[in-house]
Amino acid sequence: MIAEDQRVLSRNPLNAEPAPATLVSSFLTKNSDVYHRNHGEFVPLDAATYSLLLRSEVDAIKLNKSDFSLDDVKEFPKRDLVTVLSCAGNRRTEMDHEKEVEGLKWGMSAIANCHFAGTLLSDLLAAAGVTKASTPNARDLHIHFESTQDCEDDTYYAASLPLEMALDQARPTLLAYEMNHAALEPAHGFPLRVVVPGVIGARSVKWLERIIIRDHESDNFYQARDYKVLPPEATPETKADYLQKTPALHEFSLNSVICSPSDGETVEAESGNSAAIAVKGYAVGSNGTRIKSIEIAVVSLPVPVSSAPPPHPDLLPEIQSNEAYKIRVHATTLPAEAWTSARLNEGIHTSGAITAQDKHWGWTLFSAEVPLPETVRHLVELGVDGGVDVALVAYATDACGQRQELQTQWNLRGVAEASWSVVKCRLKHRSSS
Ligand SMILES: Nc1nc2c(c(=O)[nH]1)N[C@H]1C(S)=C(S)[C@@H](COP(=O)(O)O)O[C@H]1N2
Ligand SMILES: [Mo]
Repeated sequence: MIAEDQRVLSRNPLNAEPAPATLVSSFLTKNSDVYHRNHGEFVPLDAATYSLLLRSEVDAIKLNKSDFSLDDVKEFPKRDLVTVLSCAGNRRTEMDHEKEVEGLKWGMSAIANCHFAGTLLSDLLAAAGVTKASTPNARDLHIHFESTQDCEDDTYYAASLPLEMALDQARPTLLAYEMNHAALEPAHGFPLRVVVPGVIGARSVKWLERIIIRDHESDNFYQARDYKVLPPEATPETKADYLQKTPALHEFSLNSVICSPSDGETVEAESGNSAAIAVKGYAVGSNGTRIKSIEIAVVSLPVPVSSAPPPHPDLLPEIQSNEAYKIRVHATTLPAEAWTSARLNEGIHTSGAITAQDKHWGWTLFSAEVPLPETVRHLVELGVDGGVDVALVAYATDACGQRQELQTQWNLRGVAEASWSVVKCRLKHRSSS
């Protein structure tokens, strides 16, 4: 089930994302609006004959159960939560505009906020004899999630997490058999998938068939040679070397994204003091931390040359000469009154939205009517030919007081983009259209 307005990046395998404005139209993402990220064709698994294999290749860990039918998995207490599922390549197009990156050019919608239900991974492991207490060396061990799916770059799809992370009670990793109160759809991993809150989607293995504990991390292509934040000096020619030296990416960072208006959109503005732009978007905390505030400003374009950013020692020259970066830096010079605090919707009345320890793994939607700066308002009222170009800028602050990073370091694979959100639009006077 895929909505007609999803933008299809590839059909075989299926990769698609919804329109940004659709994405933020509801707190829970409808199944038809959930993005699709596949490195191979769907795996047709039969619930009746399905079996999940659990194995340990670590001598010190002996398991007392190794085979689970779907019914066995469902016998554990059913746990539910609302969590974001997000591809590490989300917002890749924005990084690509700064300097070319490799990979599918995702917009800002390779992310979904869904209700999942299933068995806690830690419950299943405990039943087999693996608990935090029984594995004092969990920090050095890894839990592998494997599917038999034939993929573009490997003969199967797999990912691993440090075992300690999988046993962390504060991060309820699920073996999910339900998404949005219905059986998992074939496209999203029927009958069972992993869902790791706060961690890039690549680790949430679909069509899960094997869980294996090992003393090393997965050497599957999608863990060892993809989804890594390479240093900015890595090039297509040198990347093989850097891939070996760069650790796997797991947790995503504090992020916020304006989804409406969309980049390049023409927006009609009223005249008078109440002239404002309606803005909508989503924000996600890192490590389940709640969002405290989203601040949004309207920046008149082009930004003045006098506010050109001072040279930055760590950012590539291409980034420093990029318009989005200049807009972000200019925004930091705006007075406090230029910023509007958005209304937040963190779905606290939705079942599973807040888990133990006040963790919030879902997204926070935000909306605001951001008043136009006086100078912009006058230009709009004058009916300047072609309209008035502005940029909307947003950043998030979380409940721990951490602020979203101004500018993400460019990396060849275009992953983990979390810069302050910048969306350019053109304002036209409502009556002059
Ligand atoms: N077996 C398998 N699991 C997989 C993938 C895949 O290609 N095959 N893609 C991963 C990636 S990169 C992401 S972002 C999410 C996407 O999940 P979705 O298609 O349900 O949105 O699934 C992950 N699990
Ligand atoms: Mo992904």
